[in-house]
Amino acid sequence: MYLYIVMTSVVWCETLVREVRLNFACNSFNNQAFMAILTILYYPDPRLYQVAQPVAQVNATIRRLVNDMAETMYAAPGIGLAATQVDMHLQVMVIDISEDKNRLQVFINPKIVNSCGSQDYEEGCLSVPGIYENVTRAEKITVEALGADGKPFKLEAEGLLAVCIQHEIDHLKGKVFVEYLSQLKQARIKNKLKKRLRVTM
Ligand code: QAP
Ligand code: CO
Repeated sequence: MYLYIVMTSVVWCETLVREVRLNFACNSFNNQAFMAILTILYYPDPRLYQVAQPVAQVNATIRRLVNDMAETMYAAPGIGLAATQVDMHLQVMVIDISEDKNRLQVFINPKIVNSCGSQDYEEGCLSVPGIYENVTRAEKITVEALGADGKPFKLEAEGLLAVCIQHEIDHLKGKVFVEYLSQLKQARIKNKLKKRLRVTM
């Protein structure tokens, strides 16, 4: 009888250990697999004016930020998102201008090393919902950055992609596209967003 109890408790113990191990394995796996939708700051939130710091090392924390930003951008949906917009003041931005939303471009520590021409584009911004205004920017740019793998790359861009890269790099410098507009338009946009915020709250 005593032996029986000892044996069942050993069996039970082993099952428990197996279960705990399984749970631990699951949780570690989930920590990697699950992504999160981050909260987007709305203009004129003062945190949008903070200047982003360069990334020292593209590690698991940065890759996780990239994944969460991509999920946030796709869910919105948007075509570009800078870390500043999710209150992370690091030089990280994600862009996907493809129709099928399957061409994610990641830029870490981006730098425009060349630009020429000019183009007008009606821009929007996830931090300025419902507002679309014309902005003049360079037509063609050459940008250097690190990818999600930490490897440096160089890219020549024009058209919408060039606009988007310039728009997102502005965010990293603490600049929102509405700052290119007249003071009157900026004031009107601020009022509109404040009113809308009051309605939804
Ligand atoms: C920046 O913007 C951009 O107002 C990315 O209600 C925009 O993804 C670069 C969005 C245009 C170049 C051209 C805006 C979603 C998305 C809104 C976006 C909205 C819902 C903006
Ligand atoms: Co924006």
